[in-house]
Amino acid sequence: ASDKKRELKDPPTEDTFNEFIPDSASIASSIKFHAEFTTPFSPEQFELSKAYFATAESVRDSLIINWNLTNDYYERMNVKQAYYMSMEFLQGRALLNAIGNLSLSGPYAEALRKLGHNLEDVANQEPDAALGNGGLGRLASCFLDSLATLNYPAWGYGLRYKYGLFKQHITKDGQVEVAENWLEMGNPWEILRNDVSYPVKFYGEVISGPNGSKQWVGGENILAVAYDVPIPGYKTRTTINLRLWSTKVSPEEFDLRAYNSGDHTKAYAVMNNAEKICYVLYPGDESIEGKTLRLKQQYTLCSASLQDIVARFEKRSGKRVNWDTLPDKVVVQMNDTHPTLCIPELIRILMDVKGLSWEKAWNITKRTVAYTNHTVLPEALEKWSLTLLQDLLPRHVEIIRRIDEELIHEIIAEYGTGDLDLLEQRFKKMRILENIEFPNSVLELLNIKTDTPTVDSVEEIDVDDNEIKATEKKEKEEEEEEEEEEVRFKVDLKLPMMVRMANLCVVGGFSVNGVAAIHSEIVKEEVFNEFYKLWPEKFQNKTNGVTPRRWIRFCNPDLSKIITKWIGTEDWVTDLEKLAILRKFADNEDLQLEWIEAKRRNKIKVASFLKEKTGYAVDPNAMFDVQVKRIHEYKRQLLNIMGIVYRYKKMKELSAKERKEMFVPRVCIFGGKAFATYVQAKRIVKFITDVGATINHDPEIGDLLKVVFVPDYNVSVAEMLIPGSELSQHISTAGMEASGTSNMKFAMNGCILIGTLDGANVEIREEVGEDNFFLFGARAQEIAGLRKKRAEGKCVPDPRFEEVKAYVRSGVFGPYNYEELMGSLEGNEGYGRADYFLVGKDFPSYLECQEEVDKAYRDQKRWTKMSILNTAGSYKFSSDRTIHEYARDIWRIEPVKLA
Ligand code: NBG
Repeated sequence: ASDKKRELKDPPTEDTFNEFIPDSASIASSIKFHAEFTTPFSPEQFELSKAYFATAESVRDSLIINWNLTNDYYERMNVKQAYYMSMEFLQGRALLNAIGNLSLSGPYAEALRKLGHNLEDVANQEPDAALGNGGLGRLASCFLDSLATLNYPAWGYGLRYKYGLFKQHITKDGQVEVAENWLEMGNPWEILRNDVSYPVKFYGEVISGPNGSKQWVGGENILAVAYDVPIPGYKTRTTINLRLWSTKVSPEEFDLRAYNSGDHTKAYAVMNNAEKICYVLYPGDESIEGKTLRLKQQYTLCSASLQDIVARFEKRSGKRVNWDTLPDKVVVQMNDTHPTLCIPELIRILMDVKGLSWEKAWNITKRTVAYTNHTVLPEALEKWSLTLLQDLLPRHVEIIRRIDEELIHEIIAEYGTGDLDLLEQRFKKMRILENIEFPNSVLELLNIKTDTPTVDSVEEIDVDDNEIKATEKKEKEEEEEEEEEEVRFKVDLKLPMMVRMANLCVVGGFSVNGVAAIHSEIVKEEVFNEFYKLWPEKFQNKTNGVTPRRWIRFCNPDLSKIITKWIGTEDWVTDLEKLAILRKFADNEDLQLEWIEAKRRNKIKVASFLKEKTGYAVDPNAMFDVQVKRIHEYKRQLLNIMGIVYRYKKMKELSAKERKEMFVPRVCIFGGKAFATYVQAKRIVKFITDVGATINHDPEIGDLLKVVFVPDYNVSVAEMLIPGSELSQHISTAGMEASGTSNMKFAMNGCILIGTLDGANVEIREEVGEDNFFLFGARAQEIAGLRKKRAEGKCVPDPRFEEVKAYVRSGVFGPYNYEELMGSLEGNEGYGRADYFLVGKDFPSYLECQEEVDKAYRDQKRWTKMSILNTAGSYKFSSDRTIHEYARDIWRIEPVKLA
């Protein structure tokens, strides 16, 4: 006991990490203990699911010790902490990752063997924690891994959704969504903190108190309760925290009287109303109810987290709290605009709860909050209806209005009132409020500036009649002008009143960053250009990265061993630049043989997975060509499948012998989910599976071409698929993919990319070398011009593209009506039509590039060299590098080394 006390008090030293390493015997007894006393399973058996749970709980014990040490240390050192605020964390599975980070894989495997199980089977029991949609959520999880590994004091804040991202079933009708009940069997990785909960309010009204103070009263009150998920770093004791909020009814709101009088429905409605906030990740928001729910989720995240952060700051400050120092201890990173409400919420807490003035609260907030933009797609830049916000969060709307008003004044102060047209254009782009009348202070100011000379000044001059007439005329003209100006600053009341969250983020954040070099340029030069001109110092780039622990070391042990052997150390796992050493061995025959062998074993795993999930048998000797990501028109799965259809058609036109000579055998693998209400994306899924069904059953084609759609693509599937891929497709319309992160994972695992100059592809190509990247397609700066040309009907369609569309329409792939898909690639009107994503435009260069791919693959030596050079050149894309940059340039936090 006295030992325990010492551990908790003293800052851990270098060797404390090793002190705790248990052996397989003690691990086995710990697993047995948990199997007997703590797992929620019946006692008779020790089957896989129970073995998983008991194993996880025994790992959790170690994590809790480290969590406590870490956070106790932060508390005592009162370090500056970064808070990563995100509506999504796509954690995937935790068991192998935790064991690997603790350097306990060997002992755990042995302990389980003694208990009659195999570690891999046990680990496969774990459901994916899919609290995210795609890249944005997975990035958040990679960041947590790097933060812990690099010993940065940081936490993540998110929501504990009861149902994660839906499970995808593929039926003969295409995608079907099924609820993902990941918590059904319990979640051994979370720790419920019943003592950490905060009230969260919705609706109600704002009343004025003494000295201009405001109080938000009444309304609906719920409780947000904390669940902590320990995040272990790799080979360090640092274990940071992911705090997820769940919601429940606050005790005072539960209507016991209604309940006792028999109106159970009414009593339950209140309960349900509170709990449903955290039911699902991204509730469909076509309906007003859906929108309200999503907004409630966002506000719950912001409000609970900020109350928690502020409480921690106060506690650590001791007796005298100096609010001006909040930005020295706290930095909040908003992962896209979803947590924008952090801005008005922090102001609200500082003013209404802590009694600070507007000036102070606004100033502190502006120094505390930073914003990352993850998309430039106009439909994805969040806007909320002012009426909805006003209803749900009346106090925040007051605050937002004030920020908007101050922004307008700042713009006027910067640019003057000389050119009103220009000023108005600026307001149109920069204001936070859209289609909402200008505040009186602004109208007055503009009137004063454009006012006629005062009577006094006219009188001073000795004037004759003519001059008076001239003055009157001038006055009249000026009055007319003024009227025009009034029209100028009027808003169209017919348009919906909206709040632009991204603008609020740019105004309220001290830093704005994009996620890849090209994307950050677009952010500065296009999307937020006006802001960039006003505050150039706010804008920066932070190219994304992925954690090499999960994405090579643990998911690709065979390749990892080879890398370690040839580099001569395992340090590359935390110092990825070492991968560059591989470059000098790229031609080495021994390395090449080992490299090919590792890839082959990984491909065999993929093949058996495909067989199990889809029934299709594929040849592991064929090239594995993969496109896995969310299904979206801009990501252009349609370009890929149209290319495959072309290939198929050409094969059919040849004799068996010619076919074999012309084409490299390929297995084309697709995976990804379509948002449940995104009809066009679902059609694409259906189309791909139909093409697969035809080609895969065509006896003339055999193993020359297979098209497989992997159902329910998720983090765990990616961990298996990526190591077994050879070609991977990142083929978005240039300028539309902010970064992409799977491209980095593929490159790291020795997979060669075919792609456009978009997002991080640009930088990957720079790093791995032009010769080791298959490039095609129009450049970002050409896109606008090309779209215009297309819409004007001035594009000459490529005959091969026409041929493919006609082939699809002829019904080769079954009776389904593909008209909506083919039609979207034609015509000349409207978004989502007229080939907005330029599939037809890039088709010829895509086909030609695919021929190059075949040519390269035929030369296995060349291909393997390219593969090695992709791994070697991928070191820049470690999230460790990204996190160091955030820490240095945005957060200004220092590592706190525990071990
Ligand atoms: C996504 C982008 C990706 C990018 C990830 C992570 C959103 C809004 N954006 O290109 O589409 O890699 O964010 O930055 O999900």
